[in-house]
This record gives sequence, structure tokens and C-alpha cells, in this order.
Amino acid sequence: MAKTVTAATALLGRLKAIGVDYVFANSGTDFPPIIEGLAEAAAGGIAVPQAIAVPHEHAAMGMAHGYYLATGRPQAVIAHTNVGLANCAIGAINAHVEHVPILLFSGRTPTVEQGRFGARTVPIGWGQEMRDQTALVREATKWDYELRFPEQAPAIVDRAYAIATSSPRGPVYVSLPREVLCEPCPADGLDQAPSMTAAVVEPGRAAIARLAALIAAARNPVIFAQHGAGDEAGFAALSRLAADWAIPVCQYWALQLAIPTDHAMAAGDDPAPLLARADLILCLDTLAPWSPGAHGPAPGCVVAHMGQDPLSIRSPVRNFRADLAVACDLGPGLVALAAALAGHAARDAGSIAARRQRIAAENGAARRRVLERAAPDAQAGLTKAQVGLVLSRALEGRQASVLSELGCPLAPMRLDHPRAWYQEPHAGGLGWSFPAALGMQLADRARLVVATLGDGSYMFANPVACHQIAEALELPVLLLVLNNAGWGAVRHSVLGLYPKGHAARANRMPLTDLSPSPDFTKVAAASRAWAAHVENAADLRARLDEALAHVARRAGPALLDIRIRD
Ligand SMILES: Cc1ncc(C[n+]2csc(CCOP(=O)(O)OP(=O)(O)O)c2C)c(N)n1
Repeated sequence: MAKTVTAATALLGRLKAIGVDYVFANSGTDFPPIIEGLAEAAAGGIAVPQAIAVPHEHAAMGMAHGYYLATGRPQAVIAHTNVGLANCAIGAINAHVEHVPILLFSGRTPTVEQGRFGARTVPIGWGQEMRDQTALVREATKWDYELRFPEQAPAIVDRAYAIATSSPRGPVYVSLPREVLCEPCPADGLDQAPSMTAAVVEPGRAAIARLAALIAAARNPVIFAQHGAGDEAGFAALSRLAADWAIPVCQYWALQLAIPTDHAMAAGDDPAPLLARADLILCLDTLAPWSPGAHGPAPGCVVAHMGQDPLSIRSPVRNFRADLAVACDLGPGLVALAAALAGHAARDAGSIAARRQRIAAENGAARRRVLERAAPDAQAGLTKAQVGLVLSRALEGRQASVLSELGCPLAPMRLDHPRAWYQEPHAGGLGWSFPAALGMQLADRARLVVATLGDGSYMFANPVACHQIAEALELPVLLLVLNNAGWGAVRHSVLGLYPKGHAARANRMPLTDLSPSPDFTKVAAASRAWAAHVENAADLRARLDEALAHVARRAGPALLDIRIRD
């Protein structure tokens, strides 16, 4: 008779075989077959991913997100039935909007009340029943399925992985009924290569040629970038083509770095002056390249988009002009574009040189103003920009990744490589940066990973759970909590809509105050992290250097609770 294992064991073994390193899991009564499966695999010599107990599902999703950003390889999250899945929902929303593939699983309360192995045993078996459990995350996933038969497990894993990693990428969800996980599945072939490959869209020759011709003919081309430049090669290609063709690159609400912040063509984060004069705009993977209520391209301006989902097909409403939409990954797309542009002689080399000089002078002056504004002021309290500038200087010469979630702004920082900068997803599901930093650090233990985040974002991250993970997995991330004892972003949003309203005139704005602020150093210390307060500009650099020295010793995480104004 052919050898069998349980469906749970087969699922875990298959995950490992197709390249999943970690299962971030938060277990429950649906987990006996999974936990037994891990033990069965160990006893039977079946390789499985490393299973990590994560004390909150939101953290598990954030870790998978961060791990993918660092490696380009999706990981698995397994949660407890509908309740665990509900806690995964924000992570799924964040990942879906950012095209981050994650293999999300959760148990399904046993279908039957008796008469089958794995049937319901305790009241939650009834309490966790739902008519449509998948509805909790369906809108935030590309594809979903409920495992019906045990022998489907390996093939479903292959299909889930291939779909998640196909363009446009994103999370997928599979629900796992307990009885099915307990049933036998053939063990043969679990270690075979994947049976299905991802469908990835390559840059089309004709579209790239047309884009290159448009750029070569434009008088004032402008590039908007929000998700970096794809990969190392794309990053280098963008820097080169922006310099060669004198094209300013605007990084408005940028989640990743597309061009070094001090590159002569790095045009900061304000779209307005660039939109006013552009006759050609290339949007690189931009969900919302500017704010149409505030400004937009001039009449007659041609707008092109490039990215794995250039029209953002999941958005019901998104009406940015698109004269050309090039579907491809940014890295290969930018390399192809640079090559196509190399075939174009500049229409008028003299005018391009003059344009280059003008743009470089404008960008240089703008950057000097940003740096002046961010210069620490010993009298007034610290600002986020000031912390960013000091952090940037402290990081000079180190290969660091900085995450920002309502944390330090990009503008005053000097960052120059494609893995230098990660901002919170455009979906804005807060509590992202702490666990994402943990995932990045897990993927690359030698790297310096710094998360800068608001005090609100820190609390959204379930910090006790995240510190537990950092200690348990020995992940020496550095956290800078920018503490204004409130939700500044919400306050600013009220002021934006009602600048002279009642709330603006009142001394305290309702629903934005988080005072008294907890002592976050004690939260960190509860898991034996190094932690200190920073009250003013004078102390910041010294404390930062101490914290950096601590994480450099790989002695565990460090946290600075930094008092900021506003
Ligand atoms: C899960 C979630 N809940 C609520 C919000 C709405 N929200 C956006 S910004 C913000 C405040 C964040 O506070 P903090 O991290 O301290 O940064 P600050 O606004 O003070 O700069 C809130 C509550 C959100 N984006 N996500």
C-alpha cells in the first residue's frame, strides 16, 4: 500500500518544497492536525517550513509582508478559524493594495457535529461557524478556496503560490476544515518541484518603444514614482535615464525609494510645480500619483503608466489619465526603457543639457530648504523631520533599511539604495511597521533595520506581541517611536477640511488626544529590550548612537521613545 500522511502534513511539506521558509501561525482548536502534522513530518523526515508561534495575527501578516519586501519570496500565515482570520484582515488589505503575495490559511470550524474524526468537540465548534468565512478577506485576496478533499492539499498549495506570485501579485486565502486536514493523503511527490509557475507579464516591445519615443520628443517630461524602481537593475536604470534625459523624478507619498534623495534629478515630494509644466508624465507604479482635487496635468499633457497593474484594476474609481499603460514589473520595464531610449539620439542635445542644469539647480535649492527646515532647534521641541535628519546622519556608511509609519519623512534623509526606504502601505492599515521590520530582520539577520513610527502606530502594532517575537527570535530591530501623545494625522486632516472650524479654534481637538502617554520604554523593557527616552534635540544623537551600538552587538532590539511636537 502507498504511504500516506495527513493532509495537514502534506500541506506543510508542500509549502517547504515550493520555497516557503516560514509559517507564521497563531493556533487554536483547529490546529491539532497542523501541530500533529509538524510532529509527523519531523518523525518521518519530511521537510517543512519553520513554524513560528506569533502572539497576534496582525503581527504574523506584517512579518510575512516585511519578509517579502526583503526577499521577494512569499511566506505563509496560518490563523485560527474565523476569529484569527478577522485579525489578519488589515494585513491582507495592506498586502493586497501593495501587491505583496502572502499565502494566507485559516482553519474552518469542523463541518460535522459527530461521526467523523476531527468533528466538533467543544462549543466554539458551533460558535465559530460562519456561512461565508472567506468573506472576511475575499476583497483583499486575489483568489480563495476551501479545501474539500485531503488529496487536494499539495496541488492547492502549488496553485495558491503560482496565483499569488502572478502579475499583479497579491495575497491568496485557503480555508482548511479540520476533518479534511485529519484525513490521509498520499505522501508521494511532496518534495517535487512546483507543478505550476507564475504568469508574469514582461514589458511589451511596442509599448516600450512608444514610451521611449514620447520621452525623447517631450520638452518637459516628468516621472512620478511611489513604489521604487522594481529592483537593483531598475533602480540603476532609472537614475541613469533620469540623468541622461534630464527628467525630474517626484517621490510623492513614496513607499519605496526610486532614486537617491540627493540625485540631481530627485525632485522631492511636491507634484504641483512639476505638473504645471509637464508635457509628458510617466507614472511608475503609482496608485494615486497626485491629488486631482488639488492639481492635475496641463491640458494636452500625455500621461503614461508603467507597473504590474498600471490601471489598478481593483479600484472601482481611479480616473487618472492613461494615454499609455505598460503592464510589467518595474525593474525589467525600466531596463527595457533605458535600452530603448539609448537608441534615440537626443532631438536637441543643447536644450537637454540646459534643462538638466535648470532642474538640478531647482532641486538643489529645494533640497537645501528642506535641510534648513529640518535643522534641529535646541529651543523648540523636536519635529519628525529633525529626527529624520539626525537619523540619516547617524546611518551614514551603514547598509540600513528604514521603515516609516507616520514616522520620519523621506525628504530630509539621505538615502541612496533600493532597499533603503519603506513607508506604510497606501491602504493605511496601521500597526504595520513594527512587525514588517521584524519580518525584514528575520529575512536578513545581518542588516540594520530601523522602524520609525508614531506613538499611535506603535500601539496599533500590538507592541507587547511584537516585543515578544523580537526577543524570542532574537531580532535586533531599532524602533524610534515619535511620540506626540496623539493622532497628529487625524488632527491635520480635520484642519485640512475645516481650517477655521470649531475644532480648529478649540484648544483641544476631540478624538485625537492620547495623553497621558504610556511609558513605552517600560513596554519594551517588559521583553528586556534596551530602551530610553529622548526629550530634546540635544540628547537625540547621543541616544541614537547608543541604541545603534546596542543593536549592532546583536544584543536584542532597542527602542527610543522620542518626544516630538505636533
Ligand atoms: C487600523 C487603523 N485605524 C485607524 C486609522 C486612522 N488613522 C490614520 S493616521 C492615525 C493616527 C496615527 O497616529 P501616530 O502613529 O501617532 O502618528 P501621528 O498621526 O501622530 O503623526 C489614525 C488613527 C488607520 N489608518 N488605521
